[in-house]
Formats: sequence, structure tokens, C-alpha cells
Amino acid sequence: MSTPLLISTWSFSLPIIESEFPRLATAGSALDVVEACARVAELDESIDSVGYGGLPDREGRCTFDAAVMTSPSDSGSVCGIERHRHPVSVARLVMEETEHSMLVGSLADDFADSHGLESTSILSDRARTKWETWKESNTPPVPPPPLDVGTGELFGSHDTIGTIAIDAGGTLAGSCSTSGMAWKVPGRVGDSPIIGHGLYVDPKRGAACGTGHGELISGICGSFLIVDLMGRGASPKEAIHDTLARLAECWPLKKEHQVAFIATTPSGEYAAGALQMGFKYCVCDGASARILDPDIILHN
Ligand code: SD4
Repeated sequence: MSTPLLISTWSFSLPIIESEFPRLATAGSALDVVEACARVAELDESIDSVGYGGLPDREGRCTFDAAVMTSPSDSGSVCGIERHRHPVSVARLVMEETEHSMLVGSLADDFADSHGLESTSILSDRARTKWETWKESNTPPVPPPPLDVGTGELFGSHDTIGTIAIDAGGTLAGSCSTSGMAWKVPGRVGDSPIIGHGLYVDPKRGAACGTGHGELISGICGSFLIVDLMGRGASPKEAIHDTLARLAECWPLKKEHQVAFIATTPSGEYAAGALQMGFKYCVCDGASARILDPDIILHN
């Protein structure tokens, strides 16, 4: 038996992991729980970067990306979903019902239809209104870095929900779900649905999940790198630090750039880190559910 653990990105996820945690300690599998956590965020219209409520691209079109993973041979993801409100569940179907690991665009929506998932509009009125306001403002499509004030109130537009769980049987699983960058170029896909970029899970080495500017994360295969470093003996904190340092070495960073990671070893040693201030993460381990500041902030 293992001690169950649930960790996730951003303070808005606290009530979500708190309510889903009990299933981890009883019969629920880590995969069921990480899917359930993403599904709650996907339906919460007040979260403007995940699921329904997510902000659209610069043409006013909303698209979702998501992934799930339990091991290098068990992953599923979707990019550019446009008609289904639970991309994380479509990703799980890709993992469990096909021999593939990724489906894209309207064909991924067709695949979801073929499995009986409800097809519906994914652009909320609130998100459309925000897009119209942005469009009229004539400001460049560069959102400010996210600032998580830790009260459930969020500012900024980067807040993929990434969740990692260890269940009572010691099984690891991870999920992430996002509407991507607000006002993105139509067709843009970030790190979240790409295995090894926004999410990576290896039962022998650990799990990691990223949030923030997907292009930066993708450029260094961020989540894979963290898990690989842990597999070579680094602690989660050391692995996240070295990955953020590598990212900072490789990219000409701008003040609006933010990237953050959460990670755990298979035995439940966890950590989080961010490029700059403004990121928080949540942990539930049975003792309590809490919002934490990252263990590393590369550029204070
Ligand atoms: C992306 N990483 O599409 C995602 C967005 C995000 O927090 O993390 N939001 O680049």
C-alpha cells in the first residue's frame, strides 16, 4: 500500500483536489481521479484557460488540448478539439480505445462522436464577450504573465490544470487540460497535449506536468526532462531547478514569459518550481489540502 497523493497546478484547483482525493484513498484509480479533476475544471466557466469558459484564438474560435498518461506505453491526447467540453475524456478514450496516442482537430471530435460523447458549443458567452472586448481594444495578443494570488482569484491567461496522482496501490497517473493561449494564432498547439512536453509519467521514474508558455516548455521537452533527471537520481526539486535553468539558458526570456512545473517521484516526494513569481500549486495527501508557493523561483 502507498500513501495517496494528489498535486495540481494553480490555486483554483484546491477545491477540486480536495473533493476528489477521498477516491484515491479508497477504490479509485489514479487515472480516474486525474481525469475527474480535469473534468471539474473543464466545466467551470469561471476558469478562462481550461474547458468551457476558456478564451478563444484571435479569430474568436475556441479549441481545447488535453492529455492523460500512466506510463510511456499508455498515453492519450487530443489537440484542437472544437465540439466537446471534456477533452481530457477524449484523450483517455484515445489511450484506452485505440492503438494511437494522439488525435487532432475535427477528426478528434468525430472520434469523440463515435464514442457517444456529447457534441456541443465550447465557446461560452463570457469568453466571447472578453474576445470582443480584446478585439475592439486593438492591443497586441500578448497576455501578461499569470499571477496567482492564492485565493482562487486568478489574473492572466495561463493556467492549464495539470494534475498528478498516486493511488493507494502506488499507481501514478497524470492529466492536463487547457484552452491554450488566449488570442493564439488559429491552429496553434502548445505543450499540454504533447507527451513529454506538458506531461510525462513513468512508473519507475516519476511524473511531471507543466503550465505556462507552451512554446518554452516544448523547446526543451520539459516534463520528460524532469522525469528523466529524477530517474538519474535527482530529487524533484533538483530536477525542476535544472530544467528551468536549461529553459532559461535556451530561450531569450521576456518579462511576460512564465513556465511552472509540478513533479513527484514514484514514492511521493514532490516539488514545484516556476520561472518567476506568480505561480502556486496545490497538494492533498490525506493530512490536509493546501495551497503552496513553489519550492523554486528561478528569477526572483
Ligand atoms: C499552452 N501551457 O497551451 C499551455 C497553456 C497554459 O497555463 O499552461 N496555461 O501553452
